[in-house]
Amino acid sequence: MANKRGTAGSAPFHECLRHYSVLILTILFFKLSSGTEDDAFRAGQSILSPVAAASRDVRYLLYDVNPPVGSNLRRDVYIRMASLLKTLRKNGDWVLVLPPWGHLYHWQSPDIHQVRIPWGEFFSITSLQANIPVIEYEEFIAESGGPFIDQILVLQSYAEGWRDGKWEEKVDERTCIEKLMYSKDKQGYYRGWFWGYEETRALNVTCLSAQGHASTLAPVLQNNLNATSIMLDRAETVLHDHYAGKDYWDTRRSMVFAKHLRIIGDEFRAKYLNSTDKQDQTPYNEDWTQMKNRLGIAKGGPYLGVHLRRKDFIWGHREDVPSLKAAVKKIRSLLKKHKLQQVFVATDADEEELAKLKRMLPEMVRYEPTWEDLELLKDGGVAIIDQWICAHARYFTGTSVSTFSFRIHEEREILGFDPKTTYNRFCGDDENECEQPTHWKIVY
Ligand SMILES: Nc1nc2c(ncn2[C@@H]2O[C@H](COP(=O)(O)OP(=O)(O)OP(=O)(O)O)[C@@H](O)[C@H]2O)c(=O)[nH]1
Ligand SMILES: *[C@@H]1O[C@H](CO)[C@@H](O)[C@H](O)[C@H]1NC(C)=O
Ligand SMILES: *[C@@H]1O[C@H](CO)[C@@H](O)[C@H](O)[C@H]1NC(C)=O
Ligand SMILES: *[C@@H]1O[C@H](CO)[C@@H](O)[C@H](O)[C@H]1NC(C)=O
Repeated sequence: MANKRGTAGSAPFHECLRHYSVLILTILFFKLSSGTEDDAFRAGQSILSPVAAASRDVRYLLYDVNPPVGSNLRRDVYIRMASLLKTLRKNGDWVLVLPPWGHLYHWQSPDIHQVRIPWGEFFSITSLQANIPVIEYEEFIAESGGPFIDQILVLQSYAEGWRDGKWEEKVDERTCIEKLMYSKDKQGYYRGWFWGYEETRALNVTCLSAQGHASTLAPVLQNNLNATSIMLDRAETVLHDHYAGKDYWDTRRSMVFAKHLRIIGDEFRAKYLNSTDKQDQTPYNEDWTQMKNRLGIAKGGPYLGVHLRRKDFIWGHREDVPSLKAAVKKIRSLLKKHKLQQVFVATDADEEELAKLKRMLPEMVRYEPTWEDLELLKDGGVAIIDQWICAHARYFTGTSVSTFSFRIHEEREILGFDPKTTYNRFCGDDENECEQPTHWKIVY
C-alpha cells in the first residue's frame, strides 16, 4: 500500500528527464542491437534502469533528526532541508528522500502500528513536489538499486564551542563527539535505525561539525562525488537559510495536509461547529501555488479554537503554561469577548486531566476518533485534524512555545486570518510578562 501510494506520486520534475533518458537509450539500443524486436524488449528491460539512472546522474539527499524531536519540529526541519536541496539543485540533479514517520515519543496510542509511515499519509505529495522534487523512502529503495545509503554524515556541533565567543558559519569533518548510533555488521556495512527498515545499510558513516545555515552544507555534499546518496543525521543541527522569508513560506505553503485528513476535519467542522469555507470565508485552493488570501479576509467558523498543550509541558512546571483552572477561566472570558458559543479544544492531556477538563468545561467540543479511525489515521493524522480545525476558528489561542501551536499560526496565516485572531497564547498563572507570539508575516 505504502509503496503503491509512493510510486503513484512520482516526481513530475524528474519524470520528464527520465523519459528523455529512456528515449535516448531506446534509440541507442536499436542502433546497436541486431536481434529481433522480442530480444530487444527483453534485453532492454534488464539494462534499462541502471543505465537510465546513471545517465540521469541523480543524487539523493536523505535526512533524519534526533529521535526525541516531535512531529511539528520535524516539519520545520523539512523546510531547512528543502532550502538546502534548492541550493544543491543549482549544481546538480538532487532529489530529497522523505524520512518515513514513526517511533515518535508522543505517539503513544497503544496497539497501533506507527512505523514506516510514508509522508503521503499526512501530506499531499504532489503539493510538496510543486516546490522541490521529493520521493518516499520506498521509492528511493526501488529506484536507487536497493536499501543502501552511500554516506551518512552525522551533524554535530564543535567540540571546542564558539572560539572567542565569536559566531561564524563553518563546516568541518571531525571525529565524532558522541558515540555513533550506527555499528558495523559482519559484512562491514553500517546498521542502525533507518525508520524501521531493518534491511537498510549504510556504506560509510562519518561526523561533520557544522555551525550555520542549512545551505552551508552544500559544498560538502557537492564535493563528495563518490556518494550518490547522502544522509544527514541530526539534521536539526543546522539553521534555516532565511527563517520566514519567501523561500521558507514557499516550502511551508507546499506542505499541504493530505486530502483525507482535510476532508475529515471539514466534515467535523460542518457537523459540530456550523463551520464551512463558504460561510467562514476561508476559501481553499488545492493548488497552493494559486492560493493567496489577503490577511483579514478569512472570518473563520463561529467557535473559539484552543490548543492546550499538557503532558511534558506541565511536568516541568513551566511558568508560562497555565493550570487547567486558569485555562478554563481564560476560555470563558474569550468566548464572551468574541461573542462565541462554542469552543473546540485540541489537547494532549492525559486521561486524568481530560476528565478534570470535561468537568470544568462540559460544553467543549473535541475531535475524538474511534479506535478504528485512530488505527487508520494514526496519532499523526489525528493531530493534523486537530490543527486543521483550530486553523479554521474565528479566534485561536495556543500554548507558549509549542511547535504544535506554531504550525497552527502558519496555517491561519495561509488561510488569510487577521493576525490579531491568531498570535495568542495562554499565560501562566503567575507569569508577570506574558509576551504573545510573534507575527511572522507570510511572504509570497
Ligand atoms: N492530537 C493532538 N496531539 C497533540 C496535541 N498537542 C500535542 N500533541 C501531540 O504531542 C506532540 C507534541 O510535540 P510537538 O509536535 O513537537 O510539539 P511541541 O508542542 O512543540 O512539543 P515538543 O516538541 O515536545 O516541545 C505532537 O506531535 C502530537 O503528537 C493536540 O492538541 N492534539
Ligand atoms: C568514508 O567517508 C569519508 C568522508 O567522506 C572518506 O574520507 C573515507 O574515505 C570513506 N571511507 C570509505 C571506506 O569509503
Ligand atoms: C572515490 O572512489 C575512488 C575509487 O573507488 C577512490 O580512489 C577515491 O579515493 C574516492 N574518493 C573519496 C573522496 O572518497
Ligand atoms: C450557522 O451559521 C449560520 C451563519 O453563518 C446561521 O445563519 C445559522 O443559524 C447557524 N446555524 C446554527 C444551527 O447555529
